[in-house]
Amino acid sequence: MSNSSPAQVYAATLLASLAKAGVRNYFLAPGARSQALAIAAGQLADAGKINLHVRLDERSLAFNALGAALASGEPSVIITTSGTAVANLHPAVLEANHSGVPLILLTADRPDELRGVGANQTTNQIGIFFDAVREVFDVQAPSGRPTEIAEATKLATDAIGVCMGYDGEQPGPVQLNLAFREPLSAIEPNAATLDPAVALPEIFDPHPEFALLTAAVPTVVVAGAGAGGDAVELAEAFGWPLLAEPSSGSRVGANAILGYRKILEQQPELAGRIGRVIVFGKPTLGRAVIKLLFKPEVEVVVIRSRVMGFFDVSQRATAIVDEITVDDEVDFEWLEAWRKADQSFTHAGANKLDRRSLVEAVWAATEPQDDLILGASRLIREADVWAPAKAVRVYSNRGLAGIDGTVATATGISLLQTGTTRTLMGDLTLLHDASSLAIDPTEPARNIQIIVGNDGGGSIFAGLEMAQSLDSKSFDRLFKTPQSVDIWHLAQAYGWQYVRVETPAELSAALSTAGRILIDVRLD
Ligand SMILES: Cc1ncc(C[n+]2csc(CCOP(=O)(O)OP(=O)(O)O)c2C)c(N)n1
Ligand SMILES: [Mg+2]
Repeated sequence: MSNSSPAQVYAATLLASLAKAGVRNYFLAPGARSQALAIAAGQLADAGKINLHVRLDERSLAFNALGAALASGEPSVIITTSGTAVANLHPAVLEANHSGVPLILLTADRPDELRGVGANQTTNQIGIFFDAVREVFDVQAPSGRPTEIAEATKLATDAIGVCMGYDGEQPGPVQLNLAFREPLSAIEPNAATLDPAVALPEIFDPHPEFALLTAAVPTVVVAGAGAGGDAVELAEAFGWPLLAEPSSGSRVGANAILGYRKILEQQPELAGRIGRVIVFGKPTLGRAVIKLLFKPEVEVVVIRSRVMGFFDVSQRATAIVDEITVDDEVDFEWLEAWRKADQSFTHAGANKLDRRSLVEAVWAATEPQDDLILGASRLIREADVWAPAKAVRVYSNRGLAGIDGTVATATGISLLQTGTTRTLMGDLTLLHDASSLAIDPTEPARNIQIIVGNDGGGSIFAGLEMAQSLDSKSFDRLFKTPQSVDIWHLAQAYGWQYVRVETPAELSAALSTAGRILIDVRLD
């Protein structure tokens, strides 16, 4: 290895600057063009200054990084080589863009003279993510100019500021496209011995906008993904029913109306009295809420979300604000009417193993120190109906609601676990991301449970309009995509424990298993 390389000096300074600024979690997939970055990351990890996770597949790597950023609230750094490696980050980058998750992408590239001339593994990486990244920094190949050290440090702190939304914008991914010229690496300088002069950008704190609302209008608070504690506080402060999705972080407390979907769909008298909806986060799970937002007689007030942007699908919001105050006392009878209606649905669980008892068992097993990740599709909607009001840390990729990357998001979240990481998903969702079951043998053992509601295909489509119009053969081929993959073999191949459960008792035993386990729950 050469002992002098501008590429190495630059890479070492950049990563040492990120580390010194407090960025802890790094995700690397191997490649030649990115070797200086990999070496620097390895040095910092060996010195205990960062956590480095090495994965073989960039698609999975990026969802891992997304999970870690979700769990930590801090940026994850992703290091890749050039070409299709970069493109493989795209699904997770899109999800991060739509759900405000900070990612710093370090994508290695060829220098200018090797772009557009047919050089190997070279494509146009500038703009590859279009508007899904907050900013692209197109960094020319380092050549050893003395100013490059200060530039690398400035780039690190700029990247942190942009991806964290310190400028007042929504957090999200940022791409540093880094060209490197040969020699592509050296052993010196050791990144762990550098001490760059890092100054973080200031955090811009915009002045919150208020809306003053009349108390007399019967109001419900809708909490979608990313809503958090603010929705609960508002509903409780003014005595409004709280219609909270399971991954909203707001499905707690006495105002949560768990059976809200059924009330909206089946109790037109009560639902018809709603005069105002206040929306927090991004509601995505049911048509009933969306329909409500389109009703001409319903006033819509949207609270801006730091991470999910603002949600105004009906384009009828009379106010898009940060906070709300009310002009008078709110009538308590309104909330009582919702509570009463809700009680008719919330009765004791069944003793056979169905989707409802599956959801209830998973919630019962999950304690405040645990993490719960919900895949897209049918089971999160079952949770929207059956999950109790309980302070559980729930995550779900609702930015774009893809079924992809769910295993990797969960294992990424598990990197910061304080208890057990439990994830509930459909069978196609598991199979879509099966390669993310690969375990890095150098990482410490963790408790990860993947609970698969196995109904042999995509059963969510059975509830949609095409199921009514198509014959069953066409429906199965075009939508359900039946599968008969042997999950036991999958578990064996990747080194996970496996249990197949058919009764509630077997399920609750499985939910207290330590280590990594695939729990195959057969549903009809
Ligand atoms: C990446 C991606 N591709 C396709 C879809 C459309 N889609 C939504 S749900 C679903 C089927 C999921 O099946 P499964 O995971 O078995 O869940 P189930 O509904 O059967 O419980 C598909 C293909 C999607 N959301 N994301
Ligand atoms: Mg299924």
